[in-house]
Amino acid sequence: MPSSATDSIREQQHPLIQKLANSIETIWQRHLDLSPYQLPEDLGYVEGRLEDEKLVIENHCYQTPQFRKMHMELAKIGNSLDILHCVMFPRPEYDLPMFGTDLVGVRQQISMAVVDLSPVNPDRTLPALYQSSLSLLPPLEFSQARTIPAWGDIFSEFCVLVRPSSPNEEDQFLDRIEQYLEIHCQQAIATRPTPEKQAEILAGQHHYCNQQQQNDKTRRVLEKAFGAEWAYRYMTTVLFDLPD
Ligand code: 18B
Repeated sequence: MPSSATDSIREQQHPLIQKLANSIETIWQRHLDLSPYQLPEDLGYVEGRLEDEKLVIENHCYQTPQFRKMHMELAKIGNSLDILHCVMFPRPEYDLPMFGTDLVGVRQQISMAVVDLSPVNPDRTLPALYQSSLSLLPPLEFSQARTIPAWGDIFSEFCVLVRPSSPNEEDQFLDRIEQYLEIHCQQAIATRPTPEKQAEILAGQHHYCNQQQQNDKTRRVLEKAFGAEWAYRYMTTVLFDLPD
């Protein structure tokens, strides 16, 4: 696909998703030394059909010295569903949490917005400097929290999972993601590799990906548009893959 075609979906997304996508890339570029990350060739830009509507998926993927893969995905299903998904996978020699966010817009309303820095070390706690920085952020006020699903035992106490229901709540969510990303990038740059912990961290990342792969809501959308086999391959090679 020519890049002009892959650049077009962002302008058609829900405004909060557009702002967030721009913000994520700006913060990445400001702090980190990005180089391209090659996704499987046929999975960078994808089109499918779901109940008479066109499903378009556009992927942006980078790597840095600290991160094996930083993946941001924008997806759009006709005029009914807008999705932003983003995960930063640290290289396993770095004892860093997983940054993840997912926003789902149904028509003009964001029905679900989640962001977390999820610990993957053996005791499943965030490093002390993350704890102290995150604890200093101002409290949030959302009128509609959402329940963490059963597979969500990977999330930290700093996980925000809400249905933003006003422009003010959308702004609060955007600010919070920016704050999490700023903290994460600064901590990542200051962290030295600990190869002796690599096996444990890798096991934690495996658990994280296995749990995320249990998200039936994501799988169902992909299966309906592309079939079960394709959805499985996509979830295990693009969304939540693991290093060898
Ligand atoms: N996800 N999401 O990324 N998901 O990818 N997602 C939904 O209003 C897609 C992540 C998470 O309540 C919903 O109910 C598709 C990451 C949680 O049971 C839909 C793609 C995180 C929920 C999609 C995608 C994450 C959720 C239902 C690939 C967290 C709530 C929306 C393009 C770090 C689960 C709704 C529940 C929901 C879809 C979390 C449709 C297709 C990185 C917790």
